[in-house]
Amino acid sequence: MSAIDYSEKIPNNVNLSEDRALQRALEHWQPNYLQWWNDMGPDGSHGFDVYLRTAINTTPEGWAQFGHVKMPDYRWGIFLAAQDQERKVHFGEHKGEAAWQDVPGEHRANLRRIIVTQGDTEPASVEQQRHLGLTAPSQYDLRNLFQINVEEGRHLWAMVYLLHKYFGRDGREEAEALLHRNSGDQDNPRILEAFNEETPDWLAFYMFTYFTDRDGKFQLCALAESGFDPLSRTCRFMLTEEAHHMFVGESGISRTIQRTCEIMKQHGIEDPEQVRRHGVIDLPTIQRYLNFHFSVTIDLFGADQSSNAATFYSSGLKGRYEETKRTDDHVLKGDHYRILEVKDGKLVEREVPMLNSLNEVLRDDYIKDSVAGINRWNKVIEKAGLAFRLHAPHKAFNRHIGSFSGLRVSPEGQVISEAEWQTHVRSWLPTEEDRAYVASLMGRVIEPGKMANWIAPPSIGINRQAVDFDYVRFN
Ligand code: BYC
Repeated sequence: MSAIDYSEKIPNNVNLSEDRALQRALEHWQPNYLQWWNDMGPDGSHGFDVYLRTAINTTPEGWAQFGHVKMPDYRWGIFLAAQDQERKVHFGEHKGEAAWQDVPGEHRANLRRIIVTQGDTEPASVEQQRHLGLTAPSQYDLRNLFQINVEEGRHLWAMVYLLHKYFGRDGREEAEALLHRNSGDQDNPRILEAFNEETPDWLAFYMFTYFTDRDGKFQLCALAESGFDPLSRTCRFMLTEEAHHMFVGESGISRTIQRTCEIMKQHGIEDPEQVRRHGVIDLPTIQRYLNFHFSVTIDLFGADQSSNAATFYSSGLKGRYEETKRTDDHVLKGDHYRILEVKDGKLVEREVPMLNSLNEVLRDDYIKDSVAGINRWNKVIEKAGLAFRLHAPHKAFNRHIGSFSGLRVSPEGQVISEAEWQTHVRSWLPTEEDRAYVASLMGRVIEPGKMANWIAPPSIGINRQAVDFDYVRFN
């Protein structure tokens, strides 16, 4: 079951050829997908041969094969992790029942909504990143961008397969709509806010892949627990691909910081203006980008109190992060969770029913994971002997979803007035000048092994290749 059949028009490990109607429907969607890729995918890249990994089976060991591929010829397909015949629903009111191989009628609308929301983010990110290839800081980075883009394309395939196979006509219509909404489109935008923001430069790209792809990790982990087994199996395989995306973000920021620190040490300077004169990104600008991407991404977990989240959990559709490792009753009725809210101009804790707080539970798990990487970035600064430290802003800072939306809160967590916000916001969030400065550094570097001035080289190449390997052949 885990081997992938590449002789088919749509590579798959789900015996697609045994279901002719489904196969025909997906083969009908395929050219529309390719059209979308040509129109909205990586700009100007269609003739390049890119050193990409392609899945060959879905086992944890050795599922990836590397080789030069033209991106439009990449074999997007349908790959599910192997089925466990004994698998049960692990949580909610159906706990202990056999996992569902089909969609339970009463949960159909909610499941479709979750799958569509997940599916919508995947092509959105490709659209957000489509111009970045024109300003890549190295061939190595260009290859990583393209790897991420083709895999996000495959993650769209993953959700479209579920829509086509399990949701009939509605599912087919939703699959079409996934190609018609576009990131940032005035009339037909992507569903979630963060996916309508631009990813205008490579610092934003690394922040996005560190923070926002990590939302992907947490949401996919929660969906991998689903009682709907095909969703669980597809998310489990998607997670193996997701790890590289977060690595690109974490190492990209780390290399940026390293280069900045080298320049600061070499010239004995700390003033951001002086640092900029050497063509690297000053640490306060990195902090402002971090504040922006962190706050926009934690909005993606939804409202802190959500009856949707309670329903998704109780009906067995979406679990918690590492649900099966937790030792409570996995039903959570009568359990409580402490959330923050504003009282008399201050943030105070309040105990509320756990089931309604599950978005907040996942957000808190996410925050812990994100902060760990920020600490690793600080180690780079510390090693250079510099006093500056990066911090995650308070979770109430710059929020647009949930009970903090409409409030003004400083990165340290003080509730402040609109006037105070306006006084300080330029030191908390990237300004137009910051973005223009970062944009001014973005020039395309494509000689093998060469790096743009603002970023340090990676410590190792991809798949144990040298850093100066020809990752992209431009033809
Ligand atoms: N922006 O009850 P609530 C990834 C809406 S990333 C705009 O809290 P719920 C990736 C919400 O729809 C992972 N609107 O919502 C990363 C609802 O609207 P209605 C993507 C928002 O349902 C990088 C209303 O506000 N996967 O894979 O509990 C690259 C009330 O909110 C937002 C998923 O998200 C927002 N940020 O929670 C590529 C998993 N937040 O119904 C890929 C699937 C909320 O009142 N999605 N709203 O009109 C879900 O589980 C849930 O839909 C959410 C929202 C957690 C997102």
